[in-house]
Amino acid sequence: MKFATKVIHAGIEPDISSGAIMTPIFQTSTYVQQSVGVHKGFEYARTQNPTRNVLQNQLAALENGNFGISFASGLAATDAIIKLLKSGDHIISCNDLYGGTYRIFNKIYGKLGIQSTFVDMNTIQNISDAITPNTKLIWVETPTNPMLNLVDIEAVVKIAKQHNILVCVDNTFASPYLQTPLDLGADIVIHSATKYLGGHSDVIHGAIVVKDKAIADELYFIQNASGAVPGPQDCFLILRGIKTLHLRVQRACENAQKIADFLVAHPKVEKVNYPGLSTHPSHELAKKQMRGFGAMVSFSLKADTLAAADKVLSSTKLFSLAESLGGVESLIGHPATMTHASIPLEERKKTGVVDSLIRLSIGVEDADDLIADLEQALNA
Ligand code: P1T
Repeated sequence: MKFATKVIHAGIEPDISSGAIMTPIFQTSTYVQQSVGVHKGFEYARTQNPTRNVLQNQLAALENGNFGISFASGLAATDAIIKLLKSGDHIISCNDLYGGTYRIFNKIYGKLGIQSTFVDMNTIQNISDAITPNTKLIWVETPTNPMLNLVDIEAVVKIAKQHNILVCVDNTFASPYLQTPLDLGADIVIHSATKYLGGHSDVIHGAIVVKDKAIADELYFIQNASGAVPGPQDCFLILRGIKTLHLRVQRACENAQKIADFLVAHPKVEKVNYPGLSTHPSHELAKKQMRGFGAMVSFSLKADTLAAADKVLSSTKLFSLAESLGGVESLIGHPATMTHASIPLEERKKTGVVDSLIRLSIGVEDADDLIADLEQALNA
């Protein structure tokens, strides 16, 4: 089944009790059992929910995996993956990644005895150099948030396999429409489904997809034991969002390319980060690894000050100043003080998250209007 058909049909059947074409929201905490131990496969809604099951099957299909698991948020999903490890284990992660992921690695699991090393994954050798006998997980975010760097998933998998290390790819920025890491050998794919999968900035949600049954069973166990489950209404909203994922991402990618080209030519702009630019250091890798270049763009200003950035950030009319990304509407953000504020200054500067760095999540509006908005804000 091709992707556009999968988003409408994969894992989705009309409700057997009513024929409803849309998956019902099973707003229930428990299920009546016929007699002790005799039931319809549902006992308690932390463990199973029919709305969630449909979404999980759909997620597995989109990522070409066998098992999908939905979570209350992207970070709840991250938390479950780290719980596959134990005290004394070691994680290698890219050093350019969502600030909240950095925070849970360092501030929550660091003190519980799981240490993380953050490396520049543009150079694959840095990963080999960081491997210790205790390394159990390599965490890849690609494209990265907010610098839009790419990590070569196949190259990471090759090293990891030699050392029996799990590879997890945060596929949030690409979405499964543009990139399917399990096809490239990754063991685990994670999403902040809050973003492109939901697509309408109206729900917080997380998703994991794996191929391997043993890993899936462990993650289901962790989820049930720890409890970070999503509500059925949220599952419904993600299911509804996914139906237009391909259309939204396609349009947003077209807009992003036009906006990146506009920014490159603007005299006040220092550097534009977008994998679709031929000057991007991983442009060739993007063509190989992704089916489009995504709809996230970041750029720095020639005047590298917070004040200069603030002027632009507070002058846009169509781009709303807000955290998050991947919705139909365009957003503008300031990583240094917003999404990446939990990363210490020295670490941020190493990866290029300077004071004037501005991040754009490009929506599905008309590109001409978005460009005009950025033009007036840059000239404000
Ligand atoms: O917000 P939540 O659904 O818990 O997802 C966390 C998360 C995980 N991975 C990536 C790559 C992310 O970008 C995020 C959340 N990011 C933002 C809120 C943001 O504005 O970048």
